[in-house]
Amino acid sequence: MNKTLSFFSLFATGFSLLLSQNVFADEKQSAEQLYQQHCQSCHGINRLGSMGPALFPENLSRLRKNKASIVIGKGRVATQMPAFEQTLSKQNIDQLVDYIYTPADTVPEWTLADINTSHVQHFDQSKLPNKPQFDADLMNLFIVVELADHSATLLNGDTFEPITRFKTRFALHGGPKYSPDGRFVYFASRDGWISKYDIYNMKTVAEIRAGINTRNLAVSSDGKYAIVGNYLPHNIVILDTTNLTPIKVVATSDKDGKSSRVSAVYNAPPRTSFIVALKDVKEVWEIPYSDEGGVEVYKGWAHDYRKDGGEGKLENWKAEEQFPIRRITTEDYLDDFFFDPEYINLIGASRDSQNGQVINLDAKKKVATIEMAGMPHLGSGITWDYQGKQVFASPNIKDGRVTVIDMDNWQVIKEIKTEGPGFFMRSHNKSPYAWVDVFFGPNKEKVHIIKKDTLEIVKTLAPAPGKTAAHVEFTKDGKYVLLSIWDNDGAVIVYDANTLEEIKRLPMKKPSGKYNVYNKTHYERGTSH
Ligand code: DHE
Repeated sequence: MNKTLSFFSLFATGFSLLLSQNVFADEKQSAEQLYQQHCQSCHGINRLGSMGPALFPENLSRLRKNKASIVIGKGRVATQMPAFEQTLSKQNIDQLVDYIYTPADTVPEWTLADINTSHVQHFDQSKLPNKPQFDADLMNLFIVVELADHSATLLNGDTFEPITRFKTRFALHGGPKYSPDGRFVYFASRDGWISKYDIYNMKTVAEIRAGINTRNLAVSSDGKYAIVGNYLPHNIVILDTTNLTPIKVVATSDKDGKSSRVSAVYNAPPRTSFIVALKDVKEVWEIPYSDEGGVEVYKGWAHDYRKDGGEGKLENWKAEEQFPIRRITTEDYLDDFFFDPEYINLIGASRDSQNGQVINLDAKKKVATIEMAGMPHLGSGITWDYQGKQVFASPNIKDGRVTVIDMDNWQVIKEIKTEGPGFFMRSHNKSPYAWVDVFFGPNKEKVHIIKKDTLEIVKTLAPAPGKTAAHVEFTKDGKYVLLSIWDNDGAVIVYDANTLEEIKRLPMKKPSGKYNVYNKTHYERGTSH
């Protein structure tokens, strides 16, 4: 009897061992091997970051170890991070957690010299024609980023015919940014490459690697400068847009010296300044760039910039140093951002908080708290006029809702129920509708259309069953809408923005964002900035 039992228990143990070896075949691998097998393709060789962020203790300061195991096991919402709990054992996950929280033997650096060395001048701009080499309304062009094969399409926004298709760097992220005249477009890749593309000549003219792991870039309203925000190293890099040579590199740390990743950088046109959102410290920076005879600082904030404490006459004072930094202290960490159209208020939220904060950039303080459940995606928010006032609407990456907020008193006036969490939201001043996707979950194929004057969903489209439909952009005049079918075998679908009828389907390879030259360069209220 005992023998039988022990035979069965041995058999059972052996079977479960066998099972666990099948499921978690790499139980005995070293952490380094596990990293190479499962993490390197996204997080880069030597943990330096690529498509995913770099993985060093310095970069993980806001993520506790137990949270890191959950992220590895369950994946991370709204990112490309998959769940590994079916592939890796608990022990393997713990090994990986220990590994990424172990400092690197050598701290990865990307110095000004490295940046300069990476510079590539593909074409001499002065030798290229100053006239477009194709016929189209230059303000109604689109750039469509296609993630599947790291390409982009230049699209005619009147005929909806592609003008050209070209290779980009690996894994672009965030919106490309146009020069104010719309001739040049600047791209940022997750692994730090900034590319300048001459639309007139359909050529990538210059490139530089500004960081190891980059968030995004912004271009000044005069078109002279581009600012790049990095996760690794912790810094911002300001480039001369003429040929992308670096002018200034600033390490990002708070007033006490604590170093931080950069969440994102923005151009604030009415302020002629860049806004830098920091991730690991409770600070936002403002950097003026208008530099006619010394740097003009906005609204007499000389005392915020002066190193001598602000004594003496401040009127007409101009900073001697180019790109001086004005620090704005915040009450909480901010991971996601939106600006009102006047760029006076920054609306920010920490990923862990249920509330949004409204920070007045002039007064340098929080002026309101917005109660927002779930995880609003403020960065995709848009504004429009509703019943005589301006409202702000944000999709939510955790819950099926769009939150509509009265911008006079920052109260939520409506939660519009959707069929799942969404990522992107868009409209156009001339359109009666706002479009929001259902990016996550079983209804990812759906897109809701909200009537802006009733705040009701009036139509739900599912143009490609089973495939994610996401991210729309309007034409210059707001008459047509372009929607992405976010699939390797995907498409951009053109709709009549008023009748909501499909007009055309253009095959594309995982088209992500689409960016209309006019809407972007005119900071159209319904689009991202
Ligand atoms: Fe994005 C814009 C941050 C994941 C596609 N995303 C942005 C911007 C920020 C941001 C700060 C604004 C930059 C700009 O345009 O200058 N994105 C983040 C994240 O923190 C997050 C959640 C995690 C991460 O991995 O960084 C994230 N984003 C994604 C994705 O997984 C998406 C869907 C696929 C991808 O490309 O990686 C994605 N993000 C986009 C797109 C934009 C964007 C298409 C530009 C939207 C626009 O219309 O301007």
